[in-house]
Amino acid sequence: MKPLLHALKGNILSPPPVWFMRQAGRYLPEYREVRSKAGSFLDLCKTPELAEKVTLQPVHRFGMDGAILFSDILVVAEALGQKLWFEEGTGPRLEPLDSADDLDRLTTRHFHDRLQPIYETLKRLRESTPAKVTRIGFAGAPWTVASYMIEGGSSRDFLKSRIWAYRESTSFARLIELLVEVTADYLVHQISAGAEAVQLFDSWAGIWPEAEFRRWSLEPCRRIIERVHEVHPEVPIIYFPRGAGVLYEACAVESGAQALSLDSSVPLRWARDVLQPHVTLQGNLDPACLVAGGRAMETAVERLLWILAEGPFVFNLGHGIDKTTPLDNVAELMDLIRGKSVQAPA
Ligand code: 1CP
Repeated sequence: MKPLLHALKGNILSPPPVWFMRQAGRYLPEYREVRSKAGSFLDLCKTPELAEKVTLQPVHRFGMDGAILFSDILVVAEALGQKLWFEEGTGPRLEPLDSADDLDRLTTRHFHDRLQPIYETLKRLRESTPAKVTRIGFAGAPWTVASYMIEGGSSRDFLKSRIWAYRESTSFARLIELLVEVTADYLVHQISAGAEAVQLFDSWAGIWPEAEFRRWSLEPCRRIIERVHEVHPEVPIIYFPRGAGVLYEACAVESGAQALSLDSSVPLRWARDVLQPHVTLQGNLDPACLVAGGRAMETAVERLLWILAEGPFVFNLGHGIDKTTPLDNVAELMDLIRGKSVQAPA
């Protein structure tokens, strides 16, 4: 079996398989070249031959065990009829949802038609992915996608979304419910098109108090995982409730996911003792440590392998790779994971 799939199914591999969140992107010169020819970022996501190409660029250069579909979590909002564009430097922009009335403008009528190019990319990848490399599909979790839909883009504090959730929980629940349905369906289609594992990104899960975390992050993700498994019970699902803190334990026990992706703040011994008996762990090297490289990176990698690699583990970062990451550091990190004998840190 492919190493990454094997680890996601609960097996211990030495060395552990490795991939990086946002491993395709602007730190790669070959990505910048394709990106400049493609026009907009969205054009790149929706041109299957180019999306296929950039998906495989990091794998060809560094030999990761996973190839994550090149797309974005926000294509789901666009497929529901919300206007989406990407501004150079500022990131994603959407026409914001302001009230319950705005929800009526969202429609599932053209959902899969609009996502057809994404499915096409996965079909092409079936032919071109190296034999030992696992194809990873993904979607944003309902809360994280809803926050962009309501704020109209990135936000520091998601105040508008949070106030909506408290003040008008019925209409907020309607939006989350819609996203549960379409996201489950979207992942099912990705798997049918060729994804062998999928990751649910709840990048902003960490801003909620416990009750709201359970209601708006964990429970919607649990339902998506349940629905995907009804159709594809054998496909491992990786859940990334970034910033969940001690609530990672509830995610490990209750979500139904086979693997949890850890952000960089999660204490490793705690994760090993409390989470790893339930799920494969993935993560959690600080992306800044990969930019810095050198001794600091070596020490962090040794510690991570020492503590987590005796259980089911997938090497990854605690969040996406930074665009200033030096290529040599990525190559060195691959060597550290694959090549070096692991010593107890001093
Ligand atoms: O100009 C460019 O090249 C655009 C930069 C870029 C890229 C390369 C964006 C805009 N999205 C992506 C690709 C992307 N996004 C992938 C591709 C596969 C890979 O990992 O290589 C994935 C999995 C995502 C997922 C994504 N998009 C998330 C969840 C993961 C995370 O980083 O927390 C989020 C929150 C987004 C929204 C988004 N899209 C783009 C940006 C810059 C952002 C983040 C904005 C913010 O911080 O609020």
